[in-house]
Amino acid sequence: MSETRIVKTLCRMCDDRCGIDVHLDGDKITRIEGNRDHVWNRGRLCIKGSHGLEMFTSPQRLKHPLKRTEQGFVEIPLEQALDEIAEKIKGIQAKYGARAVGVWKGEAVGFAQQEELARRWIHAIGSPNYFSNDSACFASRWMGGGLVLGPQGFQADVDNAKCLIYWGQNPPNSHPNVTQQINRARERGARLIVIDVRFTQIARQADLFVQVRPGTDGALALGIIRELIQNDWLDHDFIERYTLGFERLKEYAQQFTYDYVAKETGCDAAALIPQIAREIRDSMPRTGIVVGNGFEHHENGVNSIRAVTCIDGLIGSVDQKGGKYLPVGLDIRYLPLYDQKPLKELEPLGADKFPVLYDFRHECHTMTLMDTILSGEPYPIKAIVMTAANPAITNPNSDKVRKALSSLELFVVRDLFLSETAQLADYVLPAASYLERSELVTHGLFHTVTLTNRVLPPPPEVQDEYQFFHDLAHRLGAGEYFPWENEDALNAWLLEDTGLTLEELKKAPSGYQYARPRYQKYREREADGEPPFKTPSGKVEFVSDYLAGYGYPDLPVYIPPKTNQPDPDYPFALVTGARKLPFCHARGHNLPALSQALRSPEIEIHEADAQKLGVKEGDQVRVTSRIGSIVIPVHVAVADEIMPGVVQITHGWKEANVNRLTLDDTFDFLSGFPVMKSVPVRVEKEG
Ligand SMILES: Nc1nc2c(c(=O)[nH]1)N[C@H]1C(S)=C(S)[C@@H](COP(=O)(O)OP(=O)(O)OC[C@H]3O[C@@H](n4cnc5c(=O)[nH]c(N)nc54)[C@H](O)[C@@H]3O)O[C@H]1N2
Ligand SMILES: Nc1nc2c(c(=O)[nH]1)N[C@H]1C(S)=C(S)[C@@H](COP(=O)(O)OP(=O)(O)OC[C@H]3O[C@@H](n4cnc5c(=O)[nH]c(N)nc54)[C@H](O)[C@@H]3O)O[C@H]1N2
Ligand code: SF4
Ligand SMILES: [Mo]
Repeated sequence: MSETRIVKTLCRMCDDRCGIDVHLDGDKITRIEGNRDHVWNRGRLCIKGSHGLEMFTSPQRLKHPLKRTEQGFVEIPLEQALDEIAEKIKGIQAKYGARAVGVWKGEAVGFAQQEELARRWIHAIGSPNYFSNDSACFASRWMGGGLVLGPQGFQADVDNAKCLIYWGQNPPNSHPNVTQQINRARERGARLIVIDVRFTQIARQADLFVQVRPGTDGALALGIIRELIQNDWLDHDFIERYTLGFERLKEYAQQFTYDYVAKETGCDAAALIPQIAREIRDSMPRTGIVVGNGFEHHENGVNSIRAVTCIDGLIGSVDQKGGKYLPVGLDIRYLPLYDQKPLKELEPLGADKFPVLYDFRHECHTMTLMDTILSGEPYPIKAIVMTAANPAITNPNSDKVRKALSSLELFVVRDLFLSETAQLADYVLPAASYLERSELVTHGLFHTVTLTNRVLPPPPEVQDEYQFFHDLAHRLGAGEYFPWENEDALNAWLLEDTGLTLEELKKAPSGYQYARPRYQKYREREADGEPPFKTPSGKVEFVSDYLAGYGYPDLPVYIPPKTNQPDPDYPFALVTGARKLPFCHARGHNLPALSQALRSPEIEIHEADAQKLGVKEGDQVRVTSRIGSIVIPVHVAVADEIMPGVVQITHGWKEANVNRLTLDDTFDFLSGFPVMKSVPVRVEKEG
């Protein structure tokens, strides 16, 4: 009889990192359940998390390195694969320069140390070219919030808010535990406002739902600002002491009359703006405003996020209980080499076009990468090492992505599966899953840190992220930057400044509480003679001299999206990427339980539009943008789930890949984010 046991760790089927109990019989995992002691999910798992074992045991999982040959992929030993890759990288760097090599990490390993390892490795081998999914995710929210409050990761304190505003985010599908937090807040009497282009699941629970046209949130935010100022529903003390540019913002917001906002957003601004402003007045400063991914893929995303963040400043809801809170940090050591080896003189790709993205996130620009690979301008990029990403499906203009990645001299992909992107690679290396790694994970709002447990060691030729970057760095003469013997040694080093030890964390597998909430920490900094906020002026910035220095407008100006000007060739505004619970981007489609939960891609379309096009539920339509065309079944949205003239398609499906339509040459001018949520398209009945 083999021994049964439970190992506690965190789920990583998405970045929410719920606590899990992994049940084992000997060295065989038998099931995964929610960890009831974990403060974040309290025992609950979503469908992805409870089927994590399917990913782990999938017969499609890669166990051996693959090399492309004229006969297709063949298996080769790991050491040989690493030797050959290292030799090729050396050859490319000798011929074209160190910067001709780039690294790209994807969403499946997320933030924190796995991301930092990729950043460290690329600088260690002398190139500044670090790419990631974050040039289309989250970085622009970080920038929008950071430009106003400082780049420190303020978050809405959902558990203590009196009023929550979910704006461009649908937690039931994207962050299921947040839905429980919202429910608990509602039980305490908190109000809920949802602002979205679609009548989502969270919108159905709201006290007030505001439906807007895609990419017009900046206008609504400025309309709300105007209303708050006109009614004098403000925190004067905070504004006077801690903010910069109030008079300029006040003057600019005057243009955002009810009529103008109604024209831009399509909502009944005269009725809704006063209602929203009254909810803010009644709850301030315990007003928790959350900005989602819905803001990010427009031409004016960062400025819309800035405008919303200005509301926090006006009502003094900054580092406040129940408002925009700054979690107390933990001093985990930082792996990237931006201080020791900044390599700015090597012109990180895209940093000239999108300097704010580079300043705030040290991100190179993945859309520029595709053009650069194909054109050799401004300098050649010949090799990419990619881990945990599938841009052949997830990046805009997928046809170009495929063409560019296929034309590299060396393309290495680390994945659990032979993904659509891995199929284009010269070498595919099998990667360890989250059950085979150990890393430090913090849940900021709860002030906990967890050392995840390696439930089982990876199979012999399957490497965790650390081992891979370590082995390649040592082969490339950069071993000094990867001195740790393994992940455990690395984890111990990362903790050194925190005063915590691995042993202490091992005793707290449901999370170690390293701090308690502390509010208004800007006052502590002020008392210590430090600038209260980490902006250039040390204040909350309604206007930004830093942006003006780059020639950008200093105010959070609103620019109407192109889809607000009717184009007879492309009359619909296409929104993409609304999350569906069973899948994480392109992940999960190959797992039986998840693919059965949602069988087909679809285009959501208003019933009046469906009627005009002569299509009904399940019919096929052709959707065409300026760059491509796909065929996809129709879902006729009931009632006003979506506005007439607006359609939605979720990304991730290879059968109907919406990123063949999304634009990689039209950007948010501050972040360089691609336009993936207000794409002008045509919809026609197929056949
Ligand atoms: N049209 C449109 N496109 C979008 C979006 C949108 O809203 N609309 N959203 C964008 C956003 S926000 C994001 S974050 C990106 C995400 O895009 P990507 O970063 O490309 O993420 P995934 O599609 O999840 O690809 C992750 C890959 O990692 C593999 N993988 C899984 N676990 C592991 C692991 O532990 N280690 C390694 N090495 N590999 C692993 C998976 O098998 C999968 O092939 O997509 C973007 N694309
Ligand atoms: N199941 C699942 N969960 C995920 C992911 C996944 O792929 N699947 N991805 C993870 C990642 S990497 C991310 S970045 C997050 C994203 O998570 P969220 O930020 O919650 O993104 P969504 O759930 O898609 O919600 C975006 C909402 O914005 C709306 N929207 C689109 N355009 C606009 C607009 O112009 N204005 C307004 N007001 N609303 C708009 C859409 O209708 C949609 O309801 O989800 C994470 N969680
Ligand atoms: S939300 Fe679901 S997939 Fe994400 S960590 Fe939690 S259980 Fe896992
Ligand atoms: Mo994302």
